[in-house]
Amino acid sequence: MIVLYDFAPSPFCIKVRAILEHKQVPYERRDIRGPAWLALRRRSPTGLVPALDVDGRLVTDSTDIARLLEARHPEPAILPSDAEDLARCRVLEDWADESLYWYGLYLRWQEPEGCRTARSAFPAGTRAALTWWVGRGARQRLQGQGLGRKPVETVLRDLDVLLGDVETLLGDDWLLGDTPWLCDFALASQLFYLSRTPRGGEVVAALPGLVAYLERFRALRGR
Ligand SMILES: N[C@@H](CCC(=O)N[C@@H](CS)C(=O)NCC(=O)O)C(=O)O
Repeated sequence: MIVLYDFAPSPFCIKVRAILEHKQVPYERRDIRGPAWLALRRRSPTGLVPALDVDGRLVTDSTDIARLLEARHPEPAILPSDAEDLARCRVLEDWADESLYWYGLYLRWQEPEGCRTARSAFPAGTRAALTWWVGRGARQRLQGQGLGRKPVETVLRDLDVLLGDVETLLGDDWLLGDTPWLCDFALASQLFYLSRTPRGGEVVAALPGLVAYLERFRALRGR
């Protein structure tokens, strides 16, 4: 039995759900906006989502979860067998998870229009308190990381250049050719996350190659 501790809008949870669905692995979702949060905090060393309970063993971090799923359910593969492609896949996955993520976090929790729409992720009864608490935590992390100290115009300018570069790298394909690898699951999930903010949505919509890539990714999940 596989149980996913999940927070629907999280890009890392989107990534793990997409991998589970691509590999057609049955799983149960536990939404952490309910009592599952306390259960997770009791069991998890990090308290972060996604967390996957596999036969009673809890695995955290989307990269470790992806590797575990690849070992248990090798088909379709999400890690290339060629050593150079595997190295490229790791570097690109890490860039999406650890760098691109901050742009989405900024546009959701620091940019005022993003903050207003982020509220809808929480249930009505606890909306005000959770929006305040999660938003404060996100802005503190953004300050520590550094992106949160930059004005929104600079962040949007840099994001536009970066995503233009990603569009150039993609062409009409996946990041490393004709197969979607783990780096694509990481990149597409971060792109979904940031494109669901008002300002991030504008940046992505202006890049037709990225819009087409996200459509290809959606189609992959729908198969
Ligand atoms: N590197 C981790 C990042 C996970 C992460 O940052 N999760 C966020 C949601 S997007 C979280 O659980 N935040 C709750 C908290 O900070 O307490 C992964 O790949 O899974």
